[in-house]
Amino acid sequence: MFIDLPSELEADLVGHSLPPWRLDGPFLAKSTMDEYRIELTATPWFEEVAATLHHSLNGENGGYAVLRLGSLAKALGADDRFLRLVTAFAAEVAVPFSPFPRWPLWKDIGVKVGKDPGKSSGIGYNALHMDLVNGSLPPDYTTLLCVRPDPLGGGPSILSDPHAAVARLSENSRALLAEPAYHYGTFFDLHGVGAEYKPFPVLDGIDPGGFVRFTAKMLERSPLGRAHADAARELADELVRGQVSFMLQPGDYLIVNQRRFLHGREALHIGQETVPVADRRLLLQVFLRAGAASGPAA
Ligand SMILES: O=C(O)CCC(=O)C(=O)O
Ligand SMILES: [Fe+2]
Repeated sequence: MFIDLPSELEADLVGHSLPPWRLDGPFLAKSTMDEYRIELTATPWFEEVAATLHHSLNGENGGYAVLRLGSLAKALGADDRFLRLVTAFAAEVAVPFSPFPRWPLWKDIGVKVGKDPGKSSGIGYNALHMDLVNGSLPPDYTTLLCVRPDPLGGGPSILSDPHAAVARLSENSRALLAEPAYHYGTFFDLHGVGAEYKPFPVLDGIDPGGFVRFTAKMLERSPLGRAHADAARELADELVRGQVSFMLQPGDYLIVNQRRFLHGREALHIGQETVPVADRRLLLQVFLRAGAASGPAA
């Protein structure tokens, strides 16, 4: 699931300067998608890397990938030129978009010591979840670019296969999870992710290869009926039993197929308040929508 770029491709990419991107509503414009694809397809080994990426995300047993772009980040500096290249790789998977009208395409995930520690940019354990869980059409992929890891050494990423976890549950728990009895979070002014879905079933049953609509964050934050909460807790425990974890390095680009894997992050190291804001862990996030323009399906 870790994909290194051939050095020939890295060397070639350093010499490329992609034009700034344009948006069409919340989505990366098709003209930019085409422009970036034409430019990158001409580089050596790019199509092989793109095929490996597709296979890791959508092939049998696949579901996530880490594209290691650290050398490129170092060579280019973490500026626009690098971010355009990462956007071009993302666009090879599906259409990048921002559901948040107030944010640019790429959203900062920094570290805020005063925030709910279990939420995005909090300092605590960020429990396994899917992003935009309460939209009727969650992003097909969520992606995280590591600009800076926690300088104190905490915060490994965690990933778990929810279909495998669900398969280990009792039939009774699965039946409870298939009921529209779950809810999480607010839904306000979001674009490209459908309408608010509330309450939702964790398992929708119709589409076995589809989303397991789950966030372990709801166990603490959403009032749920006793039986439904118990089933959700069982699922959360199974997810943790099956999880993998690894530390993102500078320039690592994690792409998660939200139909296949849930993601999260272990707590950052204690003492974040002693780290200057400019040195704290920093990720950039963009979501992807699969569509006609997203290349070959699984
Ligand atoms: O901080 C991380 O590594 C994960 C953040 C995350 O999953 C989110 O903000 O949705
Ligand atoms: Fe997330």
